[in-house]
Amino acid sequence: MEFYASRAWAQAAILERRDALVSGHAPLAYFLHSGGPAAHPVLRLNWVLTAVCCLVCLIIAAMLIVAIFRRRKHAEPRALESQDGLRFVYFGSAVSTLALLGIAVYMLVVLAEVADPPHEPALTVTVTAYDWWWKIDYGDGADHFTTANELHIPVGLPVLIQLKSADVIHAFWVPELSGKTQAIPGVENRQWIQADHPGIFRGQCTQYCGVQHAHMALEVHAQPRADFERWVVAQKTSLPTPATVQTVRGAKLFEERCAGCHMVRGSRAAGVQAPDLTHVQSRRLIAAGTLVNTPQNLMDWIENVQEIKPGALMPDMKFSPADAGDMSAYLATLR
Ligand code: HEC
Ligand SMILES: [Cu+2]
Repeated sequence: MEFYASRAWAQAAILERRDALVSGHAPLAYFLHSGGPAAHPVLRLNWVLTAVCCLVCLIIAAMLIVAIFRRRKHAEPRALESQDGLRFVYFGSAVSTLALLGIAVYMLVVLAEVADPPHEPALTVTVTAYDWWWKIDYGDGADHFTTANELHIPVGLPVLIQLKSADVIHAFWVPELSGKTQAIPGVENRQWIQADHPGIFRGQCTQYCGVQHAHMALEVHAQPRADFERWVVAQKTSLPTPATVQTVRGAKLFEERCAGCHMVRGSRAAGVQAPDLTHVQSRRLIAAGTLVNTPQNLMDWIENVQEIKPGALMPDMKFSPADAGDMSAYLATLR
């Protein structure tokens, strides 16, 4: 968990109570930082364009001031039609054209630079956008597992993301790691990311996709290789069957009330229209970056979804205090 502390915002985001929603912390505050080779050239382009624009503004302002004062001294009403004035127009157009051409060429160079990873991707992950969360699939066959809203990658290696959408158009953007790419129903787009150092990188849906678009964030957790491998093994591991009276009752409640939408691998809960909850306790945040994952927030979420994230495609699930205790005990085993 040490690397969580490595980013100032991650510390700021460790809020334990619900009234401090995580998303209150400018989710993309780090768009002026770059943390990987797919983002460095884009950030450089950003600064160069800003500098050129500022320079153009300054030059035009200076020329305007000069023109105002020159005109006052010796007014020449038809100056523009004189040879002198026309030469000035030709010169101005030529300079602007060259500047714009230069920028266009530089943009194409940057596009080419970030189009493909420097070498074969070390890992391919499928990210599917849903209203209003992200499903993440790793591996195939026996190695396949699913998680949600928290993308783990090994540090220093290129990772290919196959981007899909289950409903409307969304856009995947982790500003510190890459440019943004749309997730379009029926189309598979690709985006590669790579992190130079371990840490948590916040991403966000950046294509308006409905009422809870703003609460559709995700986190990329870049980990040292060994930590990443350990995480993969833990995610693939199936859970022990509930053993205490309370967790058995909780599991039954889960099957009755949650299994239509949610999956817990190894149990009878096999819903696919909502986040896979097999290892939900391993996630730092829930509800696509909306809440810090604490036992209290988890139950609060389940009972008051529509107050926390109005319009989310999960209904409020009210429980008697005894049932809530059983459910909470069962959810605590999903680690
Ligand atoms: C009608 C379908 C549906 C039912 C029934 C349902 N959920 Fe959900 N649940 C969802 C959807 C959709 C989301 C994603 C919401 C979002 O983030 O916008 C979700 C999100 C969650 C999350 C957050 C997961 C994460 O990693 O972000 C938890 C925990 C959860 N549900 C628990 C439950 C429990 C426990 C029950 C049963 C008491 C339940 N849900 C019943 C559809 C459902
Ligand atoms: Cu969106």
